[in-house]
Amino acid sequence: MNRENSKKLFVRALDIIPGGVNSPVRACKNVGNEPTFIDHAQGCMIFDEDGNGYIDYIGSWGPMILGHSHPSVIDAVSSVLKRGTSFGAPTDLEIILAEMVVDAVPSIEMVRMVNSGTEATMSAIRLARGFTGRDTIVKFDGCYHGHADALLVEAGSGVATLSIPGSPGVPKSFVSHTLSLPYNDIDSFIEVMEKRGENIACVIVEPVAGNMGLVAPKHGFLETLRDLTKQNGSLLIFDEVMTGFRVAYGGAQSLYGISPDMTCLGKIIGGGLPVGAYGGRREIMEHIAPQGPVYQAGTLSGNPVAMAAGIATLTQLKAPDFYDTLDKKADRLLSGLVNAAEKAEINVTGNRVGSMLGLFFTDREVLNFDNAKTCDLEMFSAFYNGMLEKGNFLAPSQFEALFVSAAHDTEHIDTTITAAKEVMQGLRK
Ligand code: HOZ
Repeated sequence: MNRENSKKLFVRALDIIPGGVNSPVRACKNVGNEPTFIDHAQGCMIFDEDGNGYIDYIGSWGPMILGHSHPSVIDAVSSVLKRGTSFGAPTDLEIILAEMVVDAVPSIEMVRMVNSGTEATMSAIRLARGFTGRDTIVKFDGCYHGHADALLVEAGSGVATLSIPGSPGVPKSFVSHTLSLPYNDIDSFIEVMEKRGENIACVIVEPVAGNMGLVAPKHGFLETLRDLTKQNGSLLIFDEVMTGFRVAYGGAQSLYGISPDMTCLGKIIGGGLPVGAYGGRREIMEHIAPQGPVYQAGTLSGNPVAMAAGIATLTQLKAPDFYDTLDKKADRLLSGLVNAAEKAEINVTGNRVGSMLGLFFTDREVLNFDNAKTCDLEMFSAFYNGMLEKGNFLAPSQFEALFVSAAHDTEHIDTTITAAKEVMQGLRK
């Protein structure tokens, strides 16, 4: 496959952008490759600067649940552009999107729009601290909640991909109030809450973890988080930046029947434009300025173009059987990939929740970050590079999830499975 133009662009980028990219994982460094520079994307296909087309399972890391350039999103964005691009003053579009979010997620009674998932989690934590008057927060190893200082402890995503334990630039004192516990480990959570529960402002968790590959919560885990936070007056925050409107219209909380105090959203609610949001119980949200004393602000918050893309996307997701159809496609893909590995006698573990998948190159069950770290990363890299060469755009890290969109049809998925069979046979030891 000719990738000359991508290579040339990367050389130019390296000179003026750190690492040549604006977000680390896409540099593809850990898989011994270089970034693919994109020209355009349509449906489930993404096309690079050399004219190569790939079946896309990154989907901009989650937002493109309808596929790329969906006509209703493009129309909505085009028509709002004629009104202007940013006003720094409210519009009706912010209310419409907020109403849609509140309608979809019953635990959210009020919601504040921001510009990214990082901003959503960072602001939710500040609010939890302001509301409870406590400092300590609990997170889980391998979960990634964006790059705010207090959350860069045992984090997943790029931090895991590049094996960075914490981060230079984050003073020790900034993370001294952060406890990170093993995901899905109910006993260690009980122990911490028994000892320190009354000092804990909040527990933040990805209800389905999508930043150490894809890891589902085991039965009783989320329930225990809910029960013990309630008993101790701590707030439970679900980071549904990835899972919101993805694993179900009402997010992971609707799948598992747990009602958190606060929820962070992003990705899909922006329809591919930069949006985040945090929302929750009214009495908590009323503590945000200007209604309350906890400060948070943003010039581009509630940006009309982003709001329009979000509204158009959420509207499409209400179609009957949308999620059933999507989940069946994802199931077909995961079964095909696992089957391809088995035929080649390669150990893999496949995890799936809705249209999010993880294919781990390990013989272990993957329930937490330690399990995910048992993966054969060399094998993963060889698989990634083989699949790219055959026209499949997968996340370039063992510690990221894959996403199926409504634009993938059976034919695309079967093409990917055929490629996986060939690549896996080549990996056979
Ligand atoms: N860390 C994000 C995925 N979980 C985004 C990676 C990127 O955009 O490069």
